[in-house]
Amino acid sequence: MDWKKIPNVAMYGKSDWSDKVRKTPNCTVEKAKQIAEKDPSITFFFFCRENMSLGGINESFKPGDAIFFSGAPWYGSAPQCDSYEKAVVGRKNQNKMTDTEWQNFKQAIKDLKAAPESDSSPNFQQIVQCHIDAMRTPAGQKWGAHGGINFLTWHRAYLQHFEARLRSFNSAVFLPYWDWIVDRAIPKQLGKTSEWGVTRRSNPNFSGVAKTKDLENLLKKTTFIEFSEAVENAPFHNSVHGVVGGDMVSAASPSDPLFWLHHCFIDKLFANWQRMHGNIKHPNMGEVLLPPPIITKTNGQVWSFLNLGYNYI
Ligand SMILES: [Cu+2]
Repeated sequence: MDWKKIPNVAMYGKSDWSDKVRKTPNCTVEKAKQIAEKDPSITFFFFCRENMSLGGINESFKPGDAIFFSGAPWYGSAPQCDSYEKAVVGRKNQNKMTDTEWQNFKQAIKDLKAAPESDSSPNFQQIVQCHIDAMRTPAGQKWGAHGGINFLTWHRAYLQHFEARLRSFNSAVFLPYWDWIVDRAIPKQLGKTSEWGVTRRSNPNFSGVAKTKDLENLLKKTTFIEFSEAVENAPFHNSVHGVVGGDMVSAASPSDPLFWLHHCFIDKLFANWQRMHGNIKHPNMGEVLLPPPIITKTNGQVWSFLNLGYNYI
């Protein structure tokens, strides 16, 4: 199992600790990982290297204490501790993927494309059609997937469905993300448009796409609505669709594999923001996202990426 280490943080003392599963003294990081891997309810733990007392919670912690939680973290800085998050599926930066990982990913997309149409296990074209419906039909526009408060949660559910379908062909597959703030070119391994039957602009110009400074400002947004609006529009989500061009600026954008890597990075930014603003919830946590069978969960059920069984490693 993959783990993501977040150095020098602990669960925020003044947050809701009702998700605490247990505390194990005299532990090691390795032992703590084993405990967490045996208990599916555990999504993360923090491990104390030094004595620590936290404001808000009336408890002190000793070196070797491992404190386990379910649900989503809300971190505060804690130089005495490190946090470790479980990842059943570890989503990686595309620029760190091995040749085999690329081959597996591309082959799984091809397998999904070749799969027959099915109402219970939609194939690639049916999954693309779901996005077209979300943008183009009056019923679909009510799902709030674009220009609305369900942009992040709807696409999180959409990506997870796609990833699960790819993993049904090869369980080693994960969704990669394309960090276009750092890598300002189309990933080479997906560069051949004829391989995917899609169109793109011939000379993409990334000058209008967000830079590190824009990202810093984005992560400082203090309300969900502000964050969601900012990340959906220029110079983030919308700009990258525009820069790639061709099918990526159409409602059928998911037909280009780049869509999934692009949205995976948007979801990673959402995940990063959530770690820093853990007390914030979606304005409508109970709303059921649509349409089944591709999108079935509520906003609340997709709020924690750790509960969904993946992490960015
Ligand atoms: Cu979309």
